[in-house]
Formats: sequence, structure tokens, C-alpha cells
Amino acid sequence: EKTTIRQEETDGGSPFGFTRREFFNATATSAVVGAGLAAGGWSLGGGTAQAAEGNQDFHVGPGELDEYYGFWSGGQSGEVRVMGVPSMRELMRIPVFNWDGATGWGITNESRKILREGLTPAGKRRADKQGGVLRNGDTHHPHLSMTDGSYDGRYLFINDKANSRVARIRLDVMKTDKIVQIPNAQAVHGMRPQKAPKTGYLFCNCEFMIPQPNDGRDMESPEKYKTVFAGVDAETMEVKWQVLVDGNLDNTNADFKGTYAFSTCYNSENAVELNGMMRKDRDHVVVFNIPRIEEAVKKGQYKTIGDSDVPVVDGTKGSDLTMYIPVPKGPHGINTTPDGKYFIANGKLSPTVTVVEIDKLDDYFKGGMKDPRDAVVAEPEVGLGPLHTTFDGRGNGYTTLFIDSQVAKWNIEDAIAAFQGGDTNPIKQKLDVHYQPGHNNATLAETKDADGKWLMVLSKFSKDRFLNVGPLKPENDQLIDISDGDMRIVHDGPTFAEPHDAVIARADQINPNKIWDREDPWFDDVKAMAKKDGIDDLRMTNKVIRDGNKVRVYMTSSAPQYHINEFKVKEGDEVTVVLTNVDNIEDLTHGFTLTNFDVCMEISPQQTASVTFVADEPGVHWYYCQWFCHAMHMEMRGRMLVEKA
Ligand code: K7E
Ligand code: RUQ
Ligand code: CUA
Repeated sequence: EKTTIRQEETDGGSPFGFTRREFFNATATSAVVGAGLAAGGWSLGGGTAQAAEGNQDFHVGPGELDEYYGFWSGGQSGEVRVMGVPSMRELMRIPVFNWDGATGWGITNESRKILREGLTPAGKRRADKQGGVLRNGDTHHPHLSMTDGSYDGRYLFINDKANSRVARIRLDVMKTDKIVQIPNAQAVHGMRPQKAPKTGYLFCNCEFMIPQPNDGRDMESPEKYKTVFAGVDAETMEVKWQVLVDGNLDNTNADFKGTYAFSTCYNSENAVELNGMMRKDRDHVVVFNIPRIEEAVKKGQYKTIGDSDVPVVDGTKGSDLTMYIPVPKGPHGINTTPDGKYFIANGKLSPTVTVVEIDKLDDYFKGGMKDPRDAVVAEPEVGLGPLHTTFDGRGNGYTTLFIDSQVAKWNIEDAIAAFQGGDTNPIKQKLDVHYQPGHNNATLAETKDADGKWLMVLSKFSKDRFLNVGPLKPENDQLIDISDGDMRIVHDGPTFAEPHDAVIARADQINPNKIWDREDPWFDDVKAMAKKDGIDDLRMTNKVIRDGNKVRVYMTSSAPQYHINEFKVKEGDEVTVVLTNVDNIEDLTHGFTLTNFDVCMEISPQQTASVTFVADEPGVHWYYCQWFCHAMHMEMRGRMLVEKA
């Protein structure tokens, strides 16, 4: 208990020595007028008080830039959010699996192609029943591409548990450019890019067990249900292979050599209801030997399932492609240490975390190790409900304790020494967080460059931390200074729709473009269509082309004008509007919204976007620019005249 610092007592950096609740009581009664001003700076997110106690300032002043980019999952909203760290300012939202009215994601032709092309046949059938694309997603795990264990600034990947998909976001333009739905799967949960030599694969855990194929057979025989681990090619976003496993995959991670991936597995009982899932007292971690899996696929030692042609190899217990390491019941998060030596499986239902030495996995696969438990080098007790662990690059792990509402800081080598019988206590500090933390992540902690400066803890419940907003409350993301040894909370940040996870990269590792490049492959399709209509440069063209009952409107815009003020079509025509923003000034985004037609799109500087709809209502229909761009932005509009058929 000596190592526990009660946040309520120390009050997260207030120099005034009273707790947050006491502070609010004090100001409510106007008891401390003078102190109220200064303390107000602290409680409202100013960094002044923090500077007094911590050794880093989280305050980023007006006009100053953050040191880090954070990438947050948007949870049940299906999007990704870009944050500045340490300021916790939300910088951008990137639509992925959702529909978005600001940018027209889910409405433009470009986004609809991305949302549709990677769906499985069943996914396409589902999409066809609701307008061609799927509408929701449940994102958990955003992860950045790497080269040699460092962020390389190319891509961000994110899973969709709801519709079993994985998406790729291009970091140069911060747009989703590929989405693939994983066949033979329900609920893609854990997802990690390969760390080395580069992100060639994305490793995807399919969580729920289903009959294989899931076509109506074996429904009453849960013992035959299986799930798969999938390797997706990060360049093409195609599913390369799958591995059948025993149990229910949860989270996954990779080593720093490119040899192994490892996944936590709960419900090794293969049960379909809660009681059955709790029958055994152990579950396992599955280790995947990637070169062996590739070899087996190459040799044709696979089958395909149902209408999918993805090779599926057998990695169930006893296979030489996998290793099953027994761990205490219900492991959840799995995290690789930045030095590449260990991975840590977080106990969830057990108060322990299991430390596995990665080099020892070689012994097992070479036949030298008989008992897979021999790869376990420590299993410290860290507290109740350990879910995820992150690292400071100084040999410490930081584990979220869901039930205790704490983060435990513990030393890895001390835990190993204790496991070998030493009497060192690996626990260095426990810090109260608010409340029920899930993931945490420290700056660069998933890479070999972990710098131990800031720790982000994503708590599931905010309870009393913010003004009440009704029965649905925000989550609470807490920023913790870990730079000087002790953990200290410096900021609360509410987020809507459960982010689950976030990653933090140094600003210089991410270098987005400031405006679009006209050679960007994003425009290839629309350029090809224009070429067939005899148009070479979309930036120079304002033209309406009729092709039977199809009408293509090629239009440019520059503030504050569309260069086609009106166009005429006939009732029932299929109209495609192709709009190119010829402004090349940073930040000068225009839009195209067709009133009462449910049509909108973003066109940022030098961007082309297109949208197709049926002009099924005769009359005058105004289109307008929905991004405020100019003093005469309100005047930036035009008319579509639809003549009665
Ligand atoms: Cu722990 Cu989906 Cu990463 Cu949530 S999972 S917390
Ligand atoms: S106008 S500056 Cu739509 Cu009130 Cu906004
Ligand atoms: Cu263009 Cu507003």
C-alpha cells in the first residue's frame, strides 16, 4: 500500500494540497478567491500548476505545435481521430467504416469504391440491401506501419470488429484508401502490423468461432466451431493466408524480427455461453511461426473454405506451425517490449501478467523445448483486472488494472528475478485513474524508440469527471507524465464512442501533404473516366457531357465560385458531378452539397471528387459550398435544373 499514490489525495498536480472535489467545493462557496484564479488554470487544463510539480509541461500555447501525433480509434463511431499530444487537442477525424457528412465519406464515388471493393461475396450481398456499402464499424486498434521496428509514416491500420474488416489509412493525405473484409471470420478484433523488417503483413485475429464454412452446417455442434488468424498483405491489402486455431482469439502482437506473431486466446473451452467459457482454469497464447506458415502455403498444405479462395493452414493444437503456451484464464492484451526481448500477456481474470522470452520460442520450434511453459520467465501479480501493458523504454511496464481502476508500474527484470526466487518487489508504483482503464500506451512504446515521456490511459468510465451530459457518458482519456520516474496525471480528456486504443508517434515521423498532388493515384479512376470523355486536364474543364441518360458534369471551383453556375438535366437522368478545386492555397477547402438530395462532398485544394445520383425530382435544386471559404462563401452556389420527363 506504500507504493500506492491515491490520485484523490494528491490531486493530480494541484499546488494547493486539496483534492479535486474539495477544490470544486471551495470555489462553489467562493472561499478562496485569490487561489481560485490560479487553481482555475490548473483545473481547466492550463499547464501552469503542472510545471510546479512535474518536469514536463503539457501546456501547448496558442499557435504552438504538439510534439506528438496521437491516433485514436473512434470506437463504435467507426472513425479514427488524430490528436495532438500532449495538448490533447483533437486535430482531425478520418472517416473509415462510417458515413460522414463533412467529407461525403460513404457518398462520393471514391469513398464508395473503397468501402465496397474489398467486401466478401456475403458482405457485398449485405451491402446491396442497403445502398451498396456497409454503414457501421466498431474500431478498436489503430496501429502505424513500421520499418525495422520504427514508425515509417506510411500508413495507419485499423480493425472493424462489427463487420470483420481491416482498413488502411494513407498518412500523406490522412484518408482511408483500402478496406478488406476477412473471409471465414466474425469479428476481427486484435490487429497488428508486422514490425520488422517492415510492415509486410497485418496480423488479424478473428474472434468469434463459427462453423467452417458457415453456411448452415454444424450450427448445433459448437465443438466444431473454429476461428482463424489471418495474414493480410499490407501493400495490396489482400488476405494472403489464414491459420485455423483452437479457442477464441483476442489480441495479437508481433516480434521485432519478423518471425513470430502471438495472440491471446480466451474461451479455450470452445463454449458458446458464459458458464462454459469459465470451465477451465487456464487458457493460452498461440504463437504463430510466420516462415513456417508461408512455407506450408507454398507447399500447398492448405485447404480453402466455402466461397473464399484464401489458403487456410491447420494451426490447431499439435501443428508444427504454432505453439500453445498455457496462461491463466482469460488473457487479454498482448504487448511486445521495445527491446524485442519479451511479450507480455495480460491476465484480465487473473491478477497476473505472463512474461514470455521471445528467443525461447526458437527452442520450442527446433524441438529443444518440450513444455511450452518453459518460455515463461515471469508472472508477477500486478493487481485486479490487468488488460494492457505499455513501456517507457527504461525497462518498466505499465499495466492497466480494470477492476482496481489503477495503472501499475512494474520493472520487468525485477519480475524475472522474483520469478527465479529473488525477493525483489517488481511493483514500483500504483496510480489511481478514472475509471476502469482499458488500453494504455506511452509515447512510441510499440516501437524500439519508446521514449518514456507521456503515458495515455484510456478509461472506460468518466462518471463524475465531467459535466453530466445525460445517461450516455464520454470515456476519459488521461494524460500521465512518466518522464521523471513517478506517474502523475496532468490532463483529463473526454472522448465520445469508446476509443479502446491509441498510438502516439513523434511529429517528425508523420509528414502529411499540405495540399493534394494532382498525380495522386486517388484521382486515377476519375481521370480515366474523363479521358474517355475527351478531357485531359480536369483543372481546365467546365463541361457537361450527355451519354444516353447519363450526364457527367465536369466542373472546377475557386473561391468563391463554381465555374458552372447552372446545368440542365432530365428527370430520371443519372448524374455524375466531378468537381476539381483549382485553388492551391493551403486550407482552402470547398464543398459540394446538393440541397434536399442527400449529396455532399469535400474538395480540398487541388482535389477532385465525384458523386453520382439520380435526378429524380423535377425542379430547381441549388448546390452550395459547405466549407466556409471566402467572404462570399454564402454566394458560392449554383442550380441544377431538372426538366420534367
Ligand atoms: Cu482491450 Cu478491443 Cu484492445 Cu478494448 S480491447 S480495452
Ligand atoms: S454562416 S461563419 Cu453558415 Cu452563420 Cu457560418
Ligand atoms: Cu467554397 Cu465555401
